[in-house]
Amino acid sequence: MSGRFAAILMGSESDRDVMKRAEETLTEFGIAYETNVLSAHRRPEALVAYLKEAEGRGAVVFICGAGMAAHLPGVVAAHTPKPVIGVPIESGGLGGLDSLLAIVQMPKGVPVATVAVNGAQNAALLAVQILATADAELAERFEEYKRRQAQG
Ligand code: RP5
Repeated sequence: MSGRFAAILMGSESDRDVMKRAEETLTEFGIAYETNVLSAHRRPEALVAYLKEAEGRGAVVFICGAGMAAHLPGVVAAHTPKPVIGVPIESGGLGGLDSLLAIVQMPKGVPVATVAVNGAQNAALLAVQILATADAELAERFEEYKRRQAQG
């Protein structure tokens, strides 16, 4: 993929069902995206190499889903100047609270925008809003989406 696009990452294949909701939402808005499974602890070198390469091809925003210790979004934010949106995934026995805290509690200086546990749809909507800051036609589509919601 090249040109302006959203990059979806997840730590494990087991995250895919949740992260599919991000793909569906980006598709709904006609946003170009690509999805990769790249664990921050199982394949750290491959992850960093991918980030540089994806930035070079036009990745504008990274949406990162991870469960348990959930360091993927923070590691991504450490390696890219692009905005990073973290999706805490319910995995293991703590109902997603572990990953929510791991992602939202980034130390100052390296932010990760964090959505609700399993909130991949909202992560994609944030990505749409980010992309819409430089795309008037997309901004209009997002406003139309908001108007539809207001109608119930
Ligand atoms: C995290 O650990 C992944 O993001 C996943 O949510 C969780 C469990 O991974 P698997 O053991 O299912 O591969 O790294």
